Amino acid sequence: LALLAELREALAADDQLVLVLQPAVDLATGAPTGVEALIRWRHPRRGWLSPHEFIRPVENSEQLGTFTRYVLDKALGLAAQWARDGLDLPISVNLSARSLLDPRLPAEIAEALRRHQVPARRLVLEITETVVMSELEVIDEVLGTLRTMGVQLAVDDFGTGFSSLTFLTRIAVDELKVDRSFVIRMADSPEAAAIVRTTVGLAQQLGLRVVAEGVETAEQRSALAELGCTAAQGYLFFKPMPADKIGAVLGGLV
Ligand code: G
Ligand code: G
Ligand code: MN
Ligand code: NA
Repeated sequence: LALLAELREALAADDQLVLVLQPAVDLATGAPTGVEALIRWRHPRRGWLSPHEFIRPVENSEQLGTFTRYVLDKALGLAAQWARDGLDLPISVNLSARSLLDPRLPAEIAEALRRHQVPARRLVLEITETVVMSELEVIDEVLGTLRTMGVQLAVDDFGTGFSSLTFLTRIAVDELKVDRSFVIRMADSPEAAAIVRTTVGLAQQLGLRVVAEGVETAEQRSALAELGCTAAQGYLFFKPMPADKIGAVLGGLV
């Protein structure tokens, strides 16, 4: 496939795959609680590509491991830079479920954390609950090792997978991210509002952080605060931004 050959070049050339950054904020204070890294591909001929245009083929290719290591390396490089600048914020990285099937992942992450001298707790791995039932043992082991190392785990798009609640009984996680689809429909769907309220309550009872995604309006922000949600992310607060902007934008807020 042309795209995958081009990705191989992009990974080697090291100047096409770029992380943009979107902070999450504390709903009570507005202070940033962390920063999510989102990949973009500045393709030499096709222009800027969103992950929707290339993640699926990458996940189904043998380049997934190289791609995952590349993203983690860039993200930890940024976290190390922020720490030098006095900005001690955790960085969240989206992991493809399939990369959790590689038993070498924890050792690779441990090596990258050491190399960049970033404490494990400053890395948050965002995972979706949609895991292949037959591979549970490998994934449990990989995630368990990562958690023992001190890496934090977040369930991304919470409520949209098959096995979210079972998952929570098997894997200790640190954070639930309420999927944007529920936040968008909260105002006119009692069902969506109930799901947000229940997720916030579940997080409270399990002692987890909860972050609402895709907040675009002040109405959504106040509805979330009323439901007891403590943190959020979305265009209302910050759009994803290039790495060289983050210091200027967050420097005064942390
Ligand atoms: O940033 P954007 O809204 O375009 O992201 C689209 C999707 O791509 C989201 O589901 C997001 O989690 C995913 N995504 C963004 N960056 C990465 C990445 O570095 N690795 C993986 N596996 N997925 C990512
Ligand atoms: O699946 P995941 O939650 O990682 O997806 C994150 C994606 O959501 C990113 O690609 C980001 O660009 C997008 N995003 C972040 N905030 C908003 C928002 O307020 N509105 C919309 N429509 N998309 C958002
Ligand atoms: Mn995410
Ligand atoms: Na999400």
